[in-house]
Amino acid sequence: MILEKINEQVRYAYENSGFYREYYEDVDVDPTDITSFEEFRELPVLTNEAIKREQKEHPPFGRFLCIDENGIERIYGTSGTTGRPKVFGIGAGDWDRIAEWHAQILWSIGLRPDDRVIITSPFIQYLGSWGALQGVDRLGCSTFPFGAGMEGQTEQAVEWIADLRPDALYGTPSYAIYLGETAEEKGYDPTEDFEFKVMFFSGEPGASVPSTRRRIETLFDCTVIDQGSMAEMTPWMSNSGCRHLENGMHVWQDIVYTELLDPETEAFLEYGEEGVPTYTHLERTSQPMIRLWSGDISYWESPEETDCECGRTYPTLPRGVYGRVDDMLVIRGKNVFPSQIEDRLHALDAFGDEFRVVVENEEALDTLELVVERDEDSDVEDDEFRALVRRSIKAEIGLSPNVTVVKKGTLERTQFKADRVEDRRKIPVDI
Ligand code: 8LQ
Repeated sequence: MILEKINEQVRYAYENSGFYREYYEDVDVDPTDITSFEEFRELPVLTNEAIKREQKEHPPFGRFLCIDENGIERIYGTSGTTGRPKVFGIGAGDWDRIAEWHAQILWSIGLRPDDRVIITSPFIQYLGSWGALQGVDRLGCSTFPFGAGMEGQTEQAVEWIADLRPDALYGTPSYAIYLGETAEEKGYDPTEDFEFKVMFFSGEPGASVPSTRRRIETLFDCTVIDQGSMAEMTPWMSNSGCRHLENGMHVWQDIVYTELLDPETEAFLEYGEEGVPTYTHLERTSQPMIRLWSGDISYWESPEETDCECGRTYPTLPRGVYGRVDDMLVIRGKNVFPSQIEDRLHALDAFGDEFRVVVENEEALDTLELVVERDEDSDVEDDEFRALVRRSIKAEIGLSPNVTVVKKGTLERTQFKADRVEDRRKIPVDI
């Protein structure tokens, strides 16, 4: 069934898009008749650079829009601050299908029409918020599109939540921790004064970083669900956690076909390997993405291996998406993902919930500096905490960091996606 959908989607894109016709000029297969997964894998991956180039040459949407501009119902774009943003034109039919799929997936994580749901991510050019809203609305829940990002808004969120007692929350994992801390500072107990049963997240690692996930679960006494692929790939909930999974996300292969590819060779990887999730829409008529290289890193497992109680026969990313290839720090020959450091820190009781990573190069030798918050209510003193952090990080990544301990609340919190790494070795490039 998936192969049939792939065949239809590729043929549709090829026949309706000048971009794909050009992009597939030299391929050895017939894009109007893909008869096997092997043939499909002959198609070149689609890169971020190719999309940007196409949209620059054929503004604003690029020649992969595939529908008449009058048929566009929603326009979104990337919210990055450098370079030309990518533009996503979504047709009415697609926007409707996104609602259907998101509603179905949200049902699968336990949401029901009589639930009240608060959305606490910014209503900006970020498809996370709008995609979640679309699904929650279609499911028929009472939706509270609260947003985030304004000064003082988190303090207000605490009061609203204590009053309205929503059953579910959507946002980023970093924001949830910030919200919980703010509630505690204001004298609330989020396990008693709030009544969340489930929180669903996307946008960054966290919900599948085991100790971060536990921190959120205990802070709010609720179930945590990880979700999300990329804005381009909306319905981005096609990667979704499940109430029966301890961690990670199922890959709903009949909505968005996902492959894991070798970061160097782009070769297809079997289950049990680590690679770059590469996504293909299966039901998009506007701006379909075919073999879109995410630049993220994940590990996948067969349905048999996961054997999830939910009964779904999809592959699973049991550790979620744990970082971007670009985020991986290579320090003295060791590969380090910031999410590994996050996992170790959240496992320490005295951790104050925020940290920063600074990598520098001193006399040709890389140094790893960590600035870590300590919760002053804990029994552990600064020196002891510093030693604990050093030992724990060394055990994880094989390198001893220099650790500066600061008190909880010192480092800035985010209401969106966290940015905790400063690599001073790199020369910044504006792409
Ligand atoms: N990214 C997104 N979801 C992630 C997750 N669950 N775990 C780890 N990293 C994740 C609209 C959705 O929230 C998806 C989204 O955030 O879209 P964006 O803004 O285009 O950002 C996409 C990137 O966010 C991905 O490539 C991941 O690096 C990260």
